[in-house]
Amino acid sequence: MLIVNLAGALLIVLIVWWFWLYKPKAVEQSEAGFSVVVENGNYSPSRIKLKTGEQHALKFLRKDASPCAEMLLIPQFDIAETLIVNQTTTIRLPEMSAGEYEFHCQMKMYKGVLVVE
Ligand SMILES: [Cu+2]
Repeated sequence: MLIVNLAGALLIVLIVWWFWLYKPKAVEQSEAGFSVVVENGNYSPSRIKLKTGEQHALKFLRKDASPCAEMLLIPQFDIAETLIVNQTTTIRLPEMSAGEYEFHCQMKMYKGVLVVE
């Protein structure tokens, strides 16, 4: 019984850490052919640094066939794009002012941030 409770508590800690505390390192979008891989419940990279005052296009490569990964939403810019399995989808971003903009799947299981500076 105690072990069950401990496992439950550990699970809660893990969930809190994963959804609220975990901040992966931001990756600069500079390399040619850079794409965000959508796989195993993750965008990789999930923190993407971009510069202000430039128009960017982000490429998303969806490897996860689960319906969860299908939509890519960037609510601040009214972007809602369908990603096709094993294909790269290019998403054009408007010029952005400095700030952090979330992107996520429909259910917010997949989550990432654009860090514009
Ligand atoms: Cu989802």
